[in-house]
Amino acid sequence: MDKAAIKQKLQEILGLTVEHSNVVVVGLGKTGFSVARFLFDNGFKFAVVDNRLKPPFMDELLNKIPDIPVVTGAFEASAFSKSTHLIVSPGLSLDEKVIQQAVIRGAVILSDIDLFACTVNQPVIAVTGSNGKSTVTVLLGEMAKAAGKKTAIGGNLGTPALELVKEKIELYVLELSSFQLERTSALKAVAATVLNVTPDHMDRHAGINEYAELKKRVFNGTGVMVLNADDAIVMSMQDMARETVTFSIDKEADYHVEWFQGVEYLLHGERQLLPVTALALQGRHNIANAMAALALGHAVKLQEHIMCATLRSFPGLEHRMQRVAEINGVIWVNDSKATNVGASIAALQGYQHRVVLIAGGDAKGADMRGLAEVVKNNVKAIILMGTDANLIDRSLKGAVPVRKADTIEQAVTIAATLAVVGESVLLSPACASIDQYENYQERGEKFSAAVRKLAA
Ligand code: UMA
Ligand code: ADP
Repeated sequence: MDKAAIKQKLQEILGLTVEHSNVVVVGLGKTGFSVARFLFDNGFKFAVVDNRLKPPFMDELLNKIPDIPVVTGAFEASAFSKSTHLIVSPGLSLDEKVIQQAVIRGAVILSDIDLFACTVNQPVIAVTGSNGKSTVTVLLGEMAKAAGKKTAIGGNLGTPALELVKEKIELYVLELSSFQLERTSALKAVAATVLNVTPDHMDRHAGINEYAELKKRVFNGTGVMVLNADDAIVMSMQDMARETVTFSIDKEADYHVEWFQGVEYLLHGERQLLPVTALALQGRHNIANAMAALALGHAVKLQEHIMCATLRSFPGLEHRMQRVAEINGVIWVNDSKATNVGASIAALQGYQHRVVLIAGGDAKGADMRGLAEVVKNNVKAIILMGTDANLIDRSLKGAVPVRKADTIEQAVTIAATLAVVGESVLLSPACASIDQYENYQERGEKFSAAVRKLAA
């Protein structure tokens, strides 16, 4: 889109104009920097605030726009007092006092995704849910590329949406978090999905109902709704007036699984697409992810046989149920990306034998009691670490033997003494990593390194 068309959309859809808007970019991480670049390139005058003393993209910002007003350190109401629009980074809660005061005064809250929506004419597919977003986003991106579409993937996945925008792109696939959706109203995806809703980020949202309402915003507009028929909260989002496609691993749905002569198939309607065992992705939850990707791809007319070929080869992403090694008959699995209870339940349900589980970290305000049943059935012993180790211990009420570890390396050493031939050791923390590690990747890498050291 040319600049004039973008400006017109910004004005019509967001009420944002170079002449009359007083914009404050709140937060200077990846998102804030992408927003600042966009506003600068489109001729806006604006200020940037971040409540850290040295925000991550400070140097890059000053290199790009040397005379930009930037206020860092504890938020001051004065920095917001004349604002008409706040573009707030996802990592910041909208409950911040200064943001609330600005809203009461009439300021409009926007997101980078709103700006993105005013910048592209090409179709956008949006993926949200508590778990599986990254897997489905990358898988669908691979399917679209294999089908010959110039495709860009990003959003919560890692690359801010505004950085994806290029003339030649024919399809955008965005992973969106509840934080991003909370402050987005302009995006109207041609097809969107809520993969599942289980508690996450309860330290930021008032409860599961509010969290689900935010996820539902991914369906703004009139696009195809792809719904998980196995999830009652997701199904409650159904809009009878809209084109809906369902998927299920348990029951009849537009995409579902069925046994024929001893082979379990993945079907679209009556049509057998491929045997479940042909999926390169492992685990029952990944069958659901595969069906969601197929349904979204179908909505933008990707050819089914090409999507199925991708399913046969796409191995999944690092730190999600990733097999690290087999040592003396014990399989070690890195599922560090399991940062909430739902993901760890899905991981444990996939095992036919009992596992030694390494869990814990920052529970983000979650109720850990949901883990108890599957732990009782599928876990031989649990090794707990991190800030919320004691919270998990109390929630399990003695369901299995518990050991405590200070570090992931220590947890690996303890696990090696507990697991025997034919069993697995699974790192699936059900918690965020930020109490002890930079991110889930660092936690997963340290786990894998410790396991490899054990093997050596
Ligand atoms: N922060 C401050 N003060 C500020 C601004 C931010 O302390 O003034 C802190 C936040 O509390 C947070 C951190 O800085 O702890 C990063 O926040 P941010 O909004 O600046 O984050 P970005 O670097 O812009 O990255 C964001 C997403 N991060 C979050 O939502 C926390 C990234 O998702 C996303 O990849 C990126 O935008 C591009 O779209 C990461 C994430 O952890 C992977 N997402 C959560 C998740 O998946 O569970 C939702
Ligand atoms: P997200 O981007 O939503 O965090 P990922 O694809 O990165 O999703 O996977 C995060 C965690 O959730 C991993 O532990 C993974 O094994 C698990 N997971 C993936 N898909 C699902 C699903 N459909 N249901 C439950 N858990 C899942």
